[in-house]
Amino acid sequence: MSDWFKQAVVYQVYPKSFMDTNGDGIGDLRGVTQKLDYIKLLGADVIWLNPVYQNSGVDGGYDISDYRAIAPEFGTMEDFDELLAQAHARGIRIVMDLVVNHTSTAHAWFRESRSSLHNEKRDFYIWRPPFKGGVPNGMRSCFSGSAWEKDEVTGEYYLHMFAREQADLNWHNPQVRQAVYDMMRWWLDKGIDGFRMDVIDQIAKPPEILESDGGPGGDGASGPRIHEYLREMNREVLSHYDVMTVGEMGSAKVESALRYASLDGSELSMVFQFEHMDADAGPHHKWTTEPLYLPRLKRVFEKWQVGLHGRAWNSLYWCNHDQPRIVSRFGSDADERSRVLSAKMLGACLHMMQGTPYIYQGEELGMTNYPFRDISESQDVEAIGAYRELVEEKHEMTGEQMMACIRRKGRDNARTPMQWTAGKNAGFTTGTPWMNVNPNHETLHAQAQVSEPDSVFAFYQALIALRKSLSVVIEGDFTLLMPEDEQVFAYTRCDGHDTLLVQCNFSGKEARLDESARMGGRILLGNYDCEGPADRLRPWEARIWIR
Ligand code: TEU
Ligand code: CA
Repeated sequence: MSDWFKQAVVYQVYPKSFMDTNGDGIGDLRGVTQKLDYIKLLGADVIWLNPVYQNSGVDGGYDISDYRAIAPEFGTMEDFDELLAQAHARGIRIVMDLVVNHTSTAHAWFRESRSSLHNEKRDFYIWRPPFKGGVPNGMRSCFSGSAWEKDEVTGEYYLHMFAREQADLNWHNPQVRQAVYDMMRWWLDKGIDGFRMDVIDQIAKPPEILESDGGPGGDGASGPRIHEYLREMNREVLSHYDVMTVGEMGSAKVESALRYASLDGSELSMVFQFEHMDADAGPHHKWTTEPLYLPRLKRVFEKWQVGLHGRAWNSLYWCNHDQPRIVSRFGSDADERSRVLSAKMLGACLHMMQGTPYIYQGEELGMTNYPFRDISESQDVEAIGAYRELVEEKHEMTGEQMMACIRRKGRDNARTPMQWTAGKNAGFTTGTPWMNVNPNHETLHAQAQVSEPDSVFAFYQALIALRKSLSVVIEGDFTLLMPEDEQVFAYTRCDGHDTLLVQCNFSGKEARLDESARMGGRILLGNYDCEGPADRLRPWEARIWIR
């Protein structure tokens, strides 16, 4: 297995919100092709494309009804082939989303499966009889409510860890695994360069989820057979292609990631773990407006950076289609100066760590959260379900409190259209956009930034160029400095030849640097245009030193 994934910088495209070329208000594949030169200009060399397959429109494409067809709103298979060819012509690889924990209930497999107890596809999904006339057990869906849905045709329940239109596949059935492998080979034979695997740690259900015994169900942890399945997938499919793979794994810990993402290449190239994204979680999990406590975040990164070094591989991300905008979350969008400074600081902090960085569309511009006022403005099945449960059913929050949480943490924040220009609909569409454009597009857009040397875009370009030119960024070890400090995130990277020191101020106030977090040498990159005092960082300042 080659390890080009270690040098790669990934740009994530959420096609629905990227670029619309036919005026229907929905971004499409031709729009991605049209913007390849923009991605090239940034310096990224891999695109992760969110799902573009035929789907039932419930969960942003994660409810697939045909794995081998392109959803009409995104275009045609010819459009896809053209995108792949044009990307490859520019030296850009394309990684597809692989969503095989579940299918849409509109998928042909599920329609057959539900039709009778004896259908040959019955065992493709997870069906259980009622327990005392009700749900088989207390398992909860990630999108609120029970994970079990009764199907009137046979009177049994099927499992859905997400929306009720997303039925979980039964990976314990070898026929399911072979059907998935066939589909993967079909895409790989087309020439795609890998997969981002949706909730892949959830495919191997632990026994407690599967019992119709009225028990509590599972706690979200992975079942014991997960490594067996990933190794089988690797042996039968992945090892025959030159690909990169990243497993989205909400339950991964350093210990399990050492196997999932081992450098021996027996399972996946890397995992997306969630721990650093939970650093600002509260009693209602993500639904909180609590500010970040920086030492908590630093401890998580330290654990992963040190724990995987030399043995497995990290992915590095602040943003994706499931997360709010990082500048609004861990930086500041209160005024333009703070927005630009903190967006750059966050980029520097992440991109100098060990692992493969992922940039989510618009992050390279410092795009911000959207000012949602009312739940009726939300399109996201997760936010709508959580509002219903926490506000309307359980009365654990007022509507106002929940809207504050949604403004801070909701997934729709990432899904507003990409801001290309100051013009109508930010240049995203000539029609009516499927989701509101952020009103700040009049000043915050790509056109203004690509030619502006002090822009967030230019800073991301410089970060990518640094990574490509310095092997210490790829291979060096990691040491956290000033771990308990509530403003400063500082660390070194060292490969025995070069030492990098990264100093970041996660606050809008001046911060003191301990002796331990200073170093001679020269500054490679910073977000202020003149050098400041060595023993302090200015508001949101970031400096990268080399010696
Ligand atoms: O996300 C998995 C997942 O764990 C999310 O539910 C996550 O916890 C949540 O979005 C954080 O707020 C993947 C996809 O990335 C997501 O878009 C899908 O909705 C989900 O799987 C189901 O396919
Ligand atoms: Ca379109």
